[in-house]
Amino acid sequence: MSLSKPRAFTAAAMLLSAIQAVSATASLGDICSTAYAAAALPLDAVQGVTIDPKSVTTSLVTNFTAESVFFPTSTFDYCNLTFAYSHNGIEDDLVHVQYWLPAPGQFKNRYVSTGGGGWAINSGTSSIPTGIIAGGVGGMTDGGFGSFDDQFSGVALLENGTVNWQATYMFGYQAHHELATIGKQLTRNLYNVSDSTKLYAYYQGCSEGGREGWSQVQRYPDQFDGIAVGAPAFRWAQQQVNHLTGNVIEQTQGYYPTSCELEAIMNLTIASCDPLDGRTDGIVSRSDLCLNNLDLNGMVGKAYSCPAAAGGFGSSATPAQQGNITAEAITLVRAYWAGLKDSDGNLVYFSYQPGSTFTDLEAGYNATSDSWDLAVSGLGGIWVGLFIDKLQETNLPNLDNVTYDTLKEWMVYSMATYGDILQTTYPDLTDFKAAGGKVIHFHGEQDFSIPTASSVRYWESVREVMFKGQSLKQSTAAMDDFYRLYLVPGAAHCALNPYQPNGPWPQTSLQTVIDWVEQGVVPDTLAGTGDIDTLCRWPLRPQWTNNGANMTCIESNLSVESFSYDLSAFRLPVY
Ligand SMILES: *[C@@H]1O[C@H](CO)[C@@H](O)[C@H](O)[C@H]1NC(C)=O
Ligand SMILES: *[C@@H]1O[C@H](CO)[C@@H](O)[C@H](O)[C@H]1NC(C)=O
Ligand SMILES: *[C@@H]1O[C@H](CO)[C@@H](O)[C@H](O)[C@H]1NC(C)=O
Ligand SMILES: *[C@@H]1O[C@H](CO)[C@@H](O)[C@H](O)[C@H]1NC(C)=O
Ligand SMILES: *[C@@H]1O[C@H](CO)[C@@H](O)[C@H](O)[C@H]1NC(C)=O
Ligand SMILES: *[C@@H]1O[C@H](CO)[C@@H](O)[C@H](O)[C@H]1NC(C)=O
Ligand SMILES: *[C@@H]1O[C@H](CO)[C@@H](O)[C@H](O)[C@H]1NC(C)=O
Ligand SMILES: *[C@@H]1O[C@H](CO)[C@@H](O)[C@H](O)[C@H]1NC(C)=O
Ligand SMILES: *[C@@H]1O[C@H](CO)[C@@H](O)[C@H](O)[C@H]1NC(C)=O
Ligand SMILES: *[C@@H]1O[C@H](CO)[C@@H](O)[C@H](O)[C@H]1NC(C)=O
Ligand SMILES: [Ca+2]
Repeated sequence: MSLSKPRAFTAAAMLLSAIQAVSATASLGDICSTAYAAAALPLDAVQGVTIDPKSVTTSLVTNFTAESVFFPTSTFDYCNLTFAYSHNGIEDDLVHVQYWLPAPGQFKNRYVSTGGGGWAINSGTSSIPTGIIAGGVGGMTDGGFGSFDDQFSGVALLENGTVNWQATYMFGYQAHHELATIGKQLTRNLYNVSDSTKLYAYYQGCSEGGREGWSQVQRYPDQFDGIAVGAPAFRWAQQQVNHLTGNVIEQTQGYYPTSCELEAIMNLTIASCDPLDGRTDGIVSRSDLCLNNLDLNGMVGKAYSCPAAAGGFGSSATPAQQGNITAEAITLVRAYWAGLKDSDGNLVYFSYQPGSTFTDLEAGYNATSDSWDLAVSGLGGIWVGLFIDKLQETNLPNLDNVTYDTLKEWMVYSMATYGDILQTTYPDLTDFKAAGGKVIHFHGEQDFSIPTASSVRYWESVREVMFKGQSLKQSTAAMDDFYRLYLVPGAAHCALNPYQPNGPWPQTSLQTVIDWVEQGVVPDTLAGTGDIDTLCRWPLRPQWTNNGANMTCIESNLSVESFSYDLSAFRLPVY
């Protein structure tokens, strides 16, 4: 990839001529045939990979409506192209890829890879439309895990109980490297984009999908011109094991709160912290002020009640509940927010921001005994079951003998064993920056599944590693050239938050990174939907004055400190 970008007017002129060239020559129907697609396969794009031309399928889909918080709602026609490839020398290996092709008249010289969530490497039809909406080819992969619906966890262990390293590397970064490398050349071939014409490549994903985007930026500086990622599931060793921290605190303290008691504490937290940002709007926009000012002890004895709930997909029925908030519950919540500490009192990992739901603290209701017991967090338990115990289990049955130190040991083991594949926090992005790449990274400030501080920590790691010795002002300005982080007030994990319903969401983040890359439109703030249309760029923080009439993004060293943690339990740096 050339280091200098064409200027905006040149790019616009090229775009115009490209659109004219293709729209004059072909329709969506013309390019949506197996023969046309098979002839466009980039057979030599990836060394060691054999693409099977006989596997090509195409189908023309008309009037498809795509709706998501990750892109504006849109109705369009597209061609669904799928094919398969295998890695030479690996038995029983078959990777399926799917590309959605826009009508040639809609094509704007762009390719967009999309990622998955949880243990999934794609998001089915819910993410891939973003490519078409952006005027590009959208791509997704099945990682070689079987089909587009099969997840990595299902193939993580081989029959003899050893780690499936091929699948682990594919999940870690290899499948996305191949998806984009093939996708970019395929796009050129399908739309007749010459080698001398710039084809822009982008990535969009949230959660595990966010990690997948970073896996490319950190390893392949030329892969994407821009990525729009939310709440990345990076720092995998800590991230996955940390889901068990809430459970171990409960087990250690011998207290399992009811769902209603937790919800009551959360509601009181939101009500109490909402105004601290200067505007009473039901949204905790400054969870740092909440952490520092909340009167938790004052909640003890407050009455709560909830109606019986039928239970449903993934949750069991619960009876009508009422009671008063106990001192035990408050002690539990205080420990939860303080983060995991080892038996020497050293901090191992940090927690979620106050105001978010207490998902990792959820206990299970036992109707027989009419009591609340340990419910092992699935995300944490499956990681330990598969990759540490190697038991081919779906979750750990219990946490017998598991202590805070055990959690730390599991994190250390995970880092040492899988860190190069899954940690995804390599902090030196010098080559990506030099290649002109841009990152828009956002994170819900009330995320209950990946701590908001996790994204702040990585941004700060990059700043400190790349701009060592520079002042905060200088290094922040240098970061602004290529990597911008925005916290999203009130937002939950890669989704809006039903408990703070008027909160914003950065629905147009992919278009924002495209405009930054192609037009040089630098995003000072990120646009949000809902009641807050301006998302501040880290380290700036939102604050309202004039009874909530006036919003500004302010400097706040106290806020930056509140999101910074010394993970003194580890001897190696944890980026
Ligand atoms: C690409 O070029 C070929 C050969 O000229 C032509 O048949 C095809 O329609 C073109 N494709 C597009 C999308 O314009
Ligand atoms: C396209 O879909 C919309 C709603 O999904 C429907 O109202 C409309 O009639 C459809 N148009 C065509 C041409 O099928
Ligand atoms: C795309 O095509 C593949 C292969 O035929 C099919 O399995 C998949 O369901 C199609 N996807 C959509 C959204 O039509
Ligand atoms: C487990 O099975 C895989 C695949 O058959 C094989 O390559 C590997 O050597 C086996 N490992 C052990 C310890 O048996
Ligand atoms: C918490 O607030 C929600 C509204 O956001 C309400 O529906 C729910 O009943 C409240 N829960 C408790 C325990 O008060
Ligand atoms: C809750 O506290 C109130 C006083 O604030 C008391 O009257 C009531 O009995 C308590 N309820 C329970 C279930 O302990
Ligand atoms: C529920 O409680 C009953 C009675 O104490 C006990 O026998 C049973 O094991 C419990 N079930 C679970 C899933 O813990
Ligand atoms: C827990 O530790 C005790 C004492 O070391 C041991 O007897 C017991 O088997 C352990 N339980 C589990 C489930 O590992
Ligand atoms: C809001 O703040 C801006 C700049 O900080 C100021 O110019 C403006 O007058 C303020 N508006 C109100 C209504 O106070
Ligand atoms: C924040 O800290 C930096 C040094 O870390 C200092 O230069 C700056 O003046 C401080 N800003 C405020 C508002 O206190
Ligand atoms: Ca507020």
